[in-house]
Amino acid sequence: MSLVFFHAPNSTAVITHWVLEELGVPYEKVNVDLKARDQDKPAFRALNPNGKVPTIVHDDIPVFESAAITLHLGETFGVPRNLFPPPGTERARAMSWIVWCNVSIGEAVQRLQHASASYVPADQHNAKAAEAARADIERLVGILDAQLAKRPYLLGESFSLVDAHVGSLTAWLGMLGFDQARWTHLDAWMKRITARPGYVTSMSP
Ligand SMILES: N[C@@H](CCC(=O)N[C@@H](CS)C(=O)NCC(=O)O)C(=O)O
Repeated sequence: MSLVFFHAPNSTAVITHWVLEELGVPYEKVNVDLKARDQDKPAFRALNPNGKVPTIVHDDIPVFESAAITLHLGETFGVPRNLFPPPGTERARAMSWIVWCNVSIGEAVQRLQHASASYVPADQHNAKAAEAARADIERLVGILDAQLAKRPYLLGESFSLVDAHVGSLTAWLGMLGFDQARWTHLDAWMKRITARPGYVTSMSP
């Protein structure tokens, strides 16, 4: 088995880094220097035509989009490790939260960043759009908090790759100026899951 992980620190690739660490499968980590635009090099574009990290190459097959990568790694390696449900209704629940993370809350986070982040030229900033995105994020985090009020982890009683995937994104909320402590269930869950060695490693370069 060969698994190559194209990574950049402080990026969406942190999600995949955490997932891989939890799985404990051997992988080769290749850092893509985004500032130097390594992502535009033809060899990388041949793997991911979008020129983005994370990208993995599993047995010579490239996989891109963090949600697709978590789903693929989960179904391939996660089931025997009790980190991902076998096919069936629990698997469907896992898929819901992973896709929700990227498509719903992830979309609102991207909107906020495009409207206000320092790396976006100031003439593209839009205070009203940023305010609307913040309100959407708060509503969506509220959904997560309500879910976590019923169970200690997103799929029930034990940690799964779904917690790593979604938690990796919610870990950014503090950096975006949200006070995580106001969502008590989310806060307790975040403290539980970010104490794991896999999270700590995922935050390293
Ligand atoms: N929807 C993609 C987003 C990936 C993404 O935006 N990656 C950024 C880093 S956070 C990137 O590689 N940017 C390089 C570029 O756009 O040139 C995913 O979830 O994998």
